[in-house]
Amino acid sequence: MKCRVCRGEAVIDVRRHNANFCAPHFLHHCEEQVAKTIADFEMMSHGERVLVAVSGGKDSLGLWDLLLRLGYAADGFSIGLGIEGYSDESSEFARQFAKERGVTLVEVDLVDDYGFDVETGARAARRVPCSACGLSKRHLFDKAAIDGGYDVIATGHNLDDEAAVLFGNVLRWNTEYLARQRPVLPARPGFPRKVKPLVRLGEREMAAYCVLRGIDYQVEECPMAEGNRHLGYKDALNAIEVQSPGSKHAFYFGFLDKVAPVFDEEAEAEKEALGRCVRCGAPSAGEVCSFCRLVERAAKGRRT
Ligand code: Q46
Ligand code: ZN
Ligand code: ZN
Repeated sequence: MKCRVCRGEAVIDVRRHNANFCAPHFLHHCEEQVAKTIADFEMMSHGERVLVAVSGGKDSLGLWDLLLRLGYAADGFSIGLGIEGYSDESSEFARQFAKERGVTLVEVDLVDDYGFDVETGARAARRVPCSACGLSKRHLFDKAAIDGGYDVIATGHNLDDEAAVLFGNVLRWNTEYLARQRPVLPARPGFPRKVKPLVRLGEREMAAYCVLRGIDYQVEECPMAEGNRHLGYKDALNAIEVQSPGSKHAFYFGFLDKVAPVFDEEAEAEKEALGRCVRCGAPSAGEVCSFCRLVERAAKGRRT
C-alpha cells in the first residue's frame, strides 16, 4: 500500500477517496479537509473566538487540535454530566489536552452547578437520559458561548454522525429536524453560530488522526449510548459503504446540495416563533425553557 502523495509506505486507506496515505500526508489531508469545509461553508474567520464542545473523545479533541493547528483562537468547553464510570474520565482527557497545550478549557458541572446528574434529571423529567443530556448540553454550550463572548461554537460531529442522523430523519421524514441539519447554523438572538467542521472526515479517520498525533482520548463510549437508534443507523450505513464506498458522503452532501434548500422556509418560520425564557432569558418556545423546567423537576425529584 503506497501513499498517494509520496509513494512511501501508507498507514491508512481512505476508500471513499480511493487513496492511501503515509502518516504525515494523512495528517495533512485531515487539515486540508477541515480547512476546505470551513471555507466552503463560510464557518468562521481567523479573527473570531471559537468555543469547541469537548467531550474527551476522538472527535472533539481531534477537532480542537485541528482548529488550533489551522490558527483559530479556540478554547474548549466541557460539561460534567455526572454519568458514573464515564464523565470523570471524559473531563480528565479534556483537562489533560488543555494543560499540555496551554489552552483554556471552560468547565461546567451539572451536579455542582445545577444540582442534578443526567440520570436523575432524566428520571425526574420522565425523559430518556440522552434527551435530558442533549437538552442540557445544548443549553449550557449556548450559555457558555454567549456569556464568554465567543463568536462561534464548534462541535465534533463527523461524516458518520451526520449521515446517521440524516438517515434516521429521512426514515421518519422528520422534516422539522431536516430543516436544521446543516453544517452551519447562523447566529440568532440568544444563540451563537454553530459549526461542524468535521463533516468531511469519518469516524475511522478521526481515530487515526488522534493516534498519529499522539492525542490521548477517551475510547469508551458513554454507557447510556447502548441501544441508541443512531448506532443501528451507523451499522446500516457502514454495511452500504463497504459495498459502495463514498455512499455516506454522497448521501450527506447530496442532501445539502439538492434537498436542504427545500426546508429553508420551515427553518425561517421556526426562528421567528421563539420568545424568551422568563427564568434564564434563553430563547424558548414556552414561558419557561426546557432546561429550566428540567432543573426544576430534578430539584423536586430530590425533595420527594
Ligand atoms: S453523553 Fe449524553 Fe451522549 Fe451519553 S447520555 Fe446520551 S447524549 S450517550 S453523545
Ligand atoms: Zn506520503
Ligand atoms: Zn430558562
